Amino acid sequence: MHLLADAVRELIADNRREKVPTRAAVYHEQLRLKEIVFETMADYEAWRGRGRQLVRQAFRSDDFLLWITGNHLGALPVYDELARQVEGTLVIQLDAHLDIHNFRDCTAEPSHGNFLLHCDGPLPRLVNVGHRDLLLTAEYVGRYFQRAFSTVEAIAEFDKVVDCLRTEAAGAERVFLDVDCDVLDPTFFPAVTQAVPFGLSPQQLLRIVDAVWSPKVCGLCLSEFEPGRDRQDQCLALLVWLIEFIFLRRYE
Ligand SMILES: [Mn+2]
Repeated sequence: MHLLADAVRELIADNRREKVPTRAAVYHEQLRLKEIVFETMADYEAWRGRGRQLVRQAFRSDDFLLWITGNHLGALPVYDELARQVEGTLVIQLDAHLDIHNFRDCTAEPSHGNFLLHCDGPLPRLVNVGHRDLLLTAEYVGRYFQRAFSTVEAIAEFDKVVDCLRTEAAGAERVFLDVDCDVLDPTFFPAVTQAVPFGLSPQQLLRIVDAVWSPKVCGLCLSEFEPGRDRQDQCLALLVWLIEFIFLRRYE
């Protein structure tokens, strides 16, 4: 994630140096970057509370929150804070995994595979798109997700899924986008720790973001980018492009 943070800093610095007018002028004065590093055990012990403080500050001041975390578990403080006001809140989660795993070999401690079970308060309305889960029962999934569109449904009737997301987002008071990079097909996005076949294409991801976008979108979380598995920075470039697209959407 340091690599992505560096790339975002470079993007901002480049835009600030630019002499001719560009669209980036609308956002570059609006951005504030905070990087939290974990160097000691004590840093790790306090991670969740520290994360919550940062999220709370952003939500309180109506700032758009771009939350970049390594492991998807790093999104938990965002969910903890969203839980403080679940009424009218919708989370659109793009993820290969439904992070409510309770299998025998899963840790009981919060992990990237089960963190939704550990939210400090009620979960907001959750809609997943693009999961490839084959084991969880519909009844169990239904306890946590309002809707979960598997990749099979997404591929078969993508237009319908997009329409449904658009309607859901339009009816919500605030929308948060939670993008786990492994929602994308490993062909397009190999740089993840837990690649799962038959994922969404980057084009489909972009269409979803475009369809649900409105000023009610209060933030975006990006997780599970693993640069060690990237190919010639192809995945890094995809994320940086998506981030700049979202900055423009938010501030133009
Ligand atoms: Mn995940």
